[in-house]
Order: sequence, then C-alpha cells, then structure tokens
Amino acid sequence: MSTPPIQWYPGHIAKAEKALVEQLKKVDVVLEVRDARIPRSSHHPQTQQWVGDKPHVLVLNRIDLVTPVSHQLWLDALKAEGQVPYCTDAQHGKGIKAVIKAAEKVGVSINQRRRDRGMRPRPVRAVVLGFPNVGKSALINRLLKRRMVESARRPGVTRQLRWVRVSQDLDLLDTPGVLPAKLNDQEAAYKLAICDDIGTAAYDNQLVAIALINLLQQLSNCERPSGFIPDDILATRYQLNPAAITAEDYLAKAALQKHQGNLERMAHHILTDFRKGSLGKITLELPHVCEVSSQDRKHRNPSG
Ligand SMILES: Nc1nc2c(ncn2[C@@H]2O[C@H](COP(=O)(O)OP(=O)(O)OP(=O)(O)O)[C@@H](O)[C@H]2O)c(=O)[nH]1
Ligand SMILES: [Mg+2]
Repeated sequence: MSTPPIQWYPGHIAKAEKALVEQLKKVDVVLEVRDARIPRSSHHPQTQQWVGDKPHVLVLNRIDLVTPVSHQLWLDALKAEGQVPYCTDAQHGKGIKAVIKAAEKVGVSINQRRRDRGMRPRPVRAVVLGFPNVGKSALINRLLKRRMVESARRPGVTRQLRWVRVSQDLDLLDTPGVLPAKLNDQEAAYKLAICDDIGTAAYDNQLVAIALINLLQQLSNCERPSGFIPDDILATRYQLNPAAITAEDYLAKAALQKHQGNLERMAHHILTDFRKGSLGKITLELPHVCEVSSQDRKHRNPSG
C-alpha cells in the first residue's frame, strides 16, 4: 500500500504568513505556542527565521493532556538545548500568569531603552504564533481574562491577524495558525494530523487513525521511562489486544466490534478519543527518538 503524503497549504495560510512577516517589524517578542503532546513535530521549521534576534518565549500548551513524567522529560531536554518553556493549559487557565510576566519583562528593558533616548514608554508588542489549533487564541483569551478572540475545536479558526491590548504594558497579536508550504517531514505531519493541528482537508482519517495505532504500539514496545504513557491504552479502551497485529488489522477488528465494520466511523472514534484525552494522557514523541527494532517495525507496518 503506498500512502499518499499529507500536503496542505490553503490560500488563507499563505496570506496569513505574508501578513505575519509584515507585522513582525512592529513586534518586540515572539511567543511560540507548541502542542505539549508533540513538542518536536509542532515546532514550525521557520520559527527561528521569524524570531530573528527578538526575545523568544516558548509555550508548551495542552499540558493537561500529557503525563507529568513525559512532560518533565521534555522540559529537561528543552532546557539542555538552552530553552526554558512555559507550560500552559489554556483550556483551564493554568500557567498563564508566568507567560504574561515573561512578555512584560521584555517590555521593561525595551522601555528603559526608549526612556534613555527620550521617548515615551509603550506597551510591549508580542506576537503569538504556531501551528493551527495549538491553542493560540485560547491562550490570548486567558491572558485577557475574557473571550476577545475566536477560539474553537477545529484548525483554521483565526483567519486574520488581530492586535489586542492585554494591559497598559502588553499588546498581543493573534495570528492564524501557519504551516510550512511543503510538509517534508511526513512523520511529523501525521502527528500533527493525529493531534488535530492541521486542516482535516489535508488527510485521510483512516490512514491517520492507523498511524495513531501504530505509534501507540511502538511507544508501548520501545524502551521508555515508566509513567511516560499509560499501559495497555488500546486494550483498555477497546477491549482488543493490539499485540502481534498490524495497525491496519487492529482498526478493522475494532471497527467490526464497535461499528459493524465501518472503518471510517472507527477511525473517527479513535481519533476523537485521543484528542479529547479519553485514551488517557499521552505524549506521542519522546525527546530522544524512540528506537524500535526494524524487525518490529516491519511486523507492525508491513507496507513500510
Ligand atoms: N485540553 C486542552 N484544550 C485546549 C488547550 N488550549 C486550547 N484548547 C482547545 O483547543 C482548541 C483550539 O484552540 P484555539 O485557541 O482556537 O487554537 P488556535 O491555535 O488559535 O487555532 P487557529 O486559530 O485555528 O490557528 C479549542 O477547543 C480550545 O478550547 C489546552 O491547554 N488544553
Ligand atoms: Mg486562533
């Protein structure tokens, strides 16, 4: 079976990216929002180019959907690379104050420089950027303590760049989620699809559900710290053991048990379970690439 690549770059994203580059000239600090379930795959490859030499605040959002063990592993790995991520749950308003403080801190030094040059102080200008649906607008609403910008459970909600004033010290720019024009890393593209961080028009639900089953099988088999992900996720949720069976067969068997063999409904079922956290708290990638033996990979994914 040859799998069609995930590829999606709709007009509104191309337009948004152009507008974003234009607005970057006015911006003092970049808040990059990533999905804590896929901290590597939800890092846009162009981020460094957009950040330039501005201060960069890294936010790992959706920490409510990952285990403390996996979260700590990622914190340690990112710190080792010289990054200190701020961790948020924008759904429930956790970790928000620290993000405001980090952005305002940048403003203090900017305004000191302005005063030194005889200029009046102004609010610090921060842009919030990242892949679609990672929670940028939800985070902004939490920072504002009210629902000022649209935020909903699907990618592609924010269509226009919009400045909002958080306080006399901070202005924020909400941006539409951006995607690379070409998704060269297809493993990352599948993870983005699994996490709903990419438009649904980009992929086939069944293939993405199979990729999720495959990843969960791999994560259960590879060497990982205890507590990284829950044990027997699939067996517990669907009363169907995923051992010694391909991901394709697992989807087909589960579909027979739950949806009279309807693969599309089963694919939707499992993806929704994952996205809502009904499979448990799950990080889909380790900071260091998980070693699965080629024998095991072949057995699990006969096509690849
Ligand atoms: N569980 C959980 N859900 C979150 C969190 N943050 C945001 N969400 C939900 O994720 C969905 C997407 O949030 P948005 O704020 O619209 O995401 P966005 O990045 O602005 O998306 P686009 O504008 O489409 O790029 C919404 O249903 C939010 O309620 C979080 O920390 N945890
Ligand atoms: Mg948005």
